[in-house]
Amino acid sequence: MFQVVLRNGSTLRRGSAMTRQTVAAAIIGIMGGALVAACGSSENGSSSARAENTFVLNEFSIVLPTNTLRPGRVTLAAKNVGSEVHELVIVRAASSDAVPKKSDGSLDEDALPESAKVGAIEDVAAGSDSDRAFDLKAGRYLAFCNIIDAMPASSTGEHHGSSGPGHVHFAEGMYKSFTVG
Ligand SMILES: [Cu+2]
Repeated sequence: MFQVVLRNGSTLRRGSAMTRQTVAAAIIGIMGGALVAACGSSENGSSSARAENTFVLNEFSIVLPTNTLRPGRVTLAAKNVGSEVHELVIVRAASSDAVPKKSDGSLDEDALPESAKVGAIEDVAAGSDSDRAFDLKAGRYLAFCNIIDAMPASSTGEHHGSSGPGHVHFAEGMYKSFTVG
């Protein structure tokens, strides 16, 4: 005769309707526990939107995918949970210190060697997401948003009604290093 040993150590005989109900209740209990554990694990993340291969964009941060990225052709997603337009640019770089900058604090993409350029998902509207395939080799990368806002004329104060430079997203911290491999 089959016997089912439950996690709490009690032993049940299979066969009677009562026993099957008890086993079903135990399974539901285990599943429920797993769901609670899954919910609990997201609490220390900055956003419940985190997912595999997904870079989460916000003002002014980038949250990396939950999974390790492997070399090869990989579809990456950019999910904008902020209220402004952002972009996801990916370059090969040892760190954020190793990339050329402009005087305004943005990353000087034109000064990058061709070998460092990987690709971008540009103009991801607030609240939307977009994806595309990237060819990734093993190594260190920098993901960043290089958008520079035009500050609305009404908030530029001493400027004479003209729009001035606003947030430089890179300088505000919209970059994150990651490793493929
Ligand atoms: Cu941005």
